This record gives sequence, structure tokens and C-alpha cells, in this order.
Amino acid sequence: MKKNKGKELGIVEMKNFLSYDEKIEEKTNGFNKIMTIYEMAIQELETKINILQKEYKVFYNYDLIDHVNTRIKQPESILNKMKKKGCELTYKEMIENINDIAGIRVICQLKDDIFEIRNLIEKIPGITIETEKDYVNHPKESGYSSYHMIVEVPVTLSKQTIYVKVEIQIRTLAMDFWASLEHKMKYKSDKEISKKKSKELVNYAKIVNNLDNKIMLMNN
Ligand code: 0O2
Repeated sequence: MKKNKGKELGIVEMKNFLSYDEKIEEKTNGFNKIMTIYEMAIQELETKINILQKEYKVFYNYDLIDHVNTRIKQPESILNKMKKKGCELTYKEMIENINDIAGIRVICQLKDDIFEIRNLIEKIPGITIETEKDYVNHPKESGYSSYHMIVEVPVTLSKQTIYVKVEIQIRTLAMDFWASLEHKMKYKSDKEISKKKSKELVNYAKIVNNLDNKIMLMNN
């Protein structure tokens, strides 16, 4: 379990709400309570990111952030991921091992902006970065490109503060277009797609990357 300024995270504070060794039961009161905490964390972080977006637009006349999407992972998706990771299907294992139950996607126009946004997020008071994955400079084999951060967001309730993990994905409009298409075609599909199509997708990812680089140069 992670420590934050000498404080145990997440689970300990959330223990007051339900018994954490219990098996996950979707759509029960306990499950909904946990999901509400994740929703609160998204709300907290989204507000802060929206403020940065507005600040850049109004004070610097610059569209640093094109738009922001948020989502709570579907219960079925959570359970599938837990099974894949070999976790026991308890709330404790879910909170400890599934980092992207709460997700925020920040979409920008230029590749350089991804790192500007990352640096601004790092400076938000109270937010702690737990892990980062740079699929922008190191795309996945599939061609997937994006900057990932797992951050801890403090959610202050009347009797306690709960530190909740949120996954942030930062990517350009072009990367987002590719990822959405590939997600639909392949990533979450039960059926395998042909090797030819997979290769084609990797090629399109390279074209998207090229486009992002050219637009960045043109802009500079
Ligand atoms: P969904 O449906 O988007 O929620 P870890 O969290 O480190 O234990 P994980 O989750 O594999 O392991 O980490 P990673 O690589 O950071 O991927 C997390 C998310 O990134 C995925 O969540 C996808 O949203 C996205 N992603 C990663 N690889 C690909 C890819 O090849 N193509 C597309 N389109 N998206 C990708 P989920 O839960 O897998 O799916």
C-alpha cells in the first residue's frame, strides 16, 4: 500500500464505508458508494483542468486544451481487467490494482502541448503523481500513442479526506482519432483482426505521428 506524507492511502480511509475484503457485487449499495467516491475525484480534477483551460484561453489567448472527457470504468470492464491481472474479486484488490476506474482524457492540438499540460498538472496543489507512462515518445507496439499519468486526488469529505487514484490520458486530436478507431476495431474486440489490418493500423499511427510533428513544426 502506498504512503502519502505518512498517511495510508485510499483503502484505510474508505474502510469506514464498507468491508473491503468483501467480494465485489455490482449495483449494490457498497459498489455504488465506491463509484461515487471515484466520481467525486473526477469532479475535483476536472474542475482544476477546466480552470487551466480557461486561464490559457482568456489570459494568454491560447487553446492549450481542446477538450476534456471523463469516464467511470464499466463494472464489467473492471472485473475483466481484474481477472486478466489474476486479482481476487474483492473491493480491496480492485482499489489496489485497478488504476483507471476513474479516467480523464485531456485532448490538445499540438504534440508539444501534451508536456505543457503534464507539467501544469504536476503543479496542481494536492495532486500527487504516482506513475507515468510516456507512449508519446515511446509508442506501444500497436501504434498507440498518449501520455498516461496515475495521480492521487484528495477528496475532502465531512469526516475525512480520501486519496483516490485517477488515470489521466493526454493526447493530441490526431492521436485521439487513431486511438478511438483502433479501440473500436481491435483493442476491446473479442475477435482477432487480421495481421494485415493490424499492420495497416500501425502504419496509420505512423502517419498520425508524422502529421503531429509537421503541424508542430509549422506552428513553431
Ligand atoms: P479502456 O476501455 O480504455 O478502459 P496498468 O494500469 O499499468 O496495470 P494498463 O491498464 O494496461 O495496465 O495500462 P496502460 O498501458 O497505461 O493502458 C491503460 C489504458 O490506455 C487502456 O485502458 C486504454 O484506454 C489505453 N490503451 C492502452 N493501450 C492501448 C492500445 O493499444 N490501443 C488503444 N486504443 N488504447 C490503449 P483499458 O482498461 O485497457 O481499456
